[in-house]
Amino acid sequence: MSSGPLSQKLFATAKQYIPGGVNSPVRAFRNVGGEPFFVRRAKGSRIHDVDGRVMIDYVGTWGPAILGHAPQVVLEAIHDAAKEGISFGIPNPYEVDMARTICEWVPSVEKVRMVSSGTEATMSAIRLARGYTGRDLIVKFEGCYHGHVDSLLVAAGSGALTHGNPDSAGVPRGFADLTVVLPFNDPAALEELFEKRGGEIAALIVEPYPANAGLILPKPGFLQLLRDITAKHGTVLIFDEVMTGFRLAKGGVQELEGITPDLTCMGKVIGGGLPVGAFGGRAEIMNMLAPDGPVYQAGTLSGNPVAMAAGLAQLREMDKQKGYDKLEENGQLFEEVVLETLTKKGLGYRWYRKGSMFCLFFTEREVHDLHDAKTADLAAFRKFFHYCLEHGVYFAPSQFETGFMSLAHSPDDILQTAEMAAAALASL
Ligand code: HOZ
Repeated sequence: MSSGPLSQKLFATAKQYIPGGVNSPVRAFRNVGGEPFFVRRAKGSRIHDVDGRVMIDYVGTWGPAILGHAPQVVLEAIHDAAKEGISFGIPNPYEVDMARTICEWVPSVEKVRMVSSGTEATMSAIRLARGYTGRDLIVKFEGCYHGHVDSLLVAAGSGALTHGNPDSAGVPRGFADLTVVLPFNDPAALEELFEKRGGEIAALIVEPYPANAGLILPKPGFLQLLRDITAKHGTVLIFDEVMTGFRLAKGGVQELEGITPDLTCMGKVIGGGLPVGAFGGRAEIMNMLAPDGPVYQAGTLSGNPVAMAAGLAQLREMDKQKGYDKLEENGQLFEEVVLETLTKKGLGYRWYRKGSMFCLFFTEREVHDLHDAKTADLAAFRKFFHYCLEHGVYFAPSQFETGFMSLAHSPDDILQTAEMAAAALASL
């Protein structure tokens, strides 16, 4: 679908002043062809573009909008907090509430530091792990994306993968050399590396359900192996739960899988749509942070009162509404209709879902790692994406991203989407 005339005009101007016309490469639509549309308004499960088109949205601002867009409770919390001041740079009571809530909800977190994005969280957690262990090497998995941190932009997912640039230019070789990349779900490769270099590895960072190369689930026992092997070698295990945290359960994947990482990175849902990240974990490690310890980390807007109020309102509303159970019900309904459609159409495409996160891979191969994900038929994905957009449903403009449902998606929305998706698949 081509974007409307107003979007086209805005994009032409944007390109004059913003590299590529976008503030995040994933939004450029380049790999699906065409140009991005510009949004005037988003409410509930719907986004409205500047040309007056309305779409059911399954991107949800890339994860944060778990209650739907612009929920009343969050709007009110923002309003109430902002009336008292927008930023202090001095401690405020909301920060304490937020820290206590995170420590109560996330099983492994004893202490937490607030930051302003997921990238800041992973960057700081890596530095902290290095400071704590006195080691330099870190391990990550192919296709996992941990924000645009220098040493983590190696074999990265999300926009880096979508645009064919998983190893970014501008990352000094010395940084990249300190990052060892392994295939996800491969115990033998992991064991071999730790056997050889275990004593040098400061941290192993992982998205426990990788969600930046589509959605990939760990094989049974893989996350436990990560826990056991890192504990044995004195390596800090970091769960990047920026996408899964507060999204799949109050305590994220670590609660669902019963694994206790040493550090956890958080973001997205926790900010209620405002820019918030956090990292936390064992007090013994967190106490290494300045001003108590020697590992420096800071941020002018960290713990910002308006952002904290928005995030707290969203988390409390999820709790009040038993939101995670409802999202699982919606997810199951969506799954049933998708699987039924695939069977009816005789398509062997692979579907993965956890709670409100999902991905349809346009490949018949089971997807356990990046290599499998890359067997997807990207031309088929493109056609599917544009058909859906033209018919009022917006999925992420990349095969290598995850879809999100929210509490604002009604069963009717889901059935309407499924009907439309069936037609889209039939059109391929
Ligand atoms: N990490 C997000 C995608 N997985 C970033 C997308 C964006 O900011 O456009």
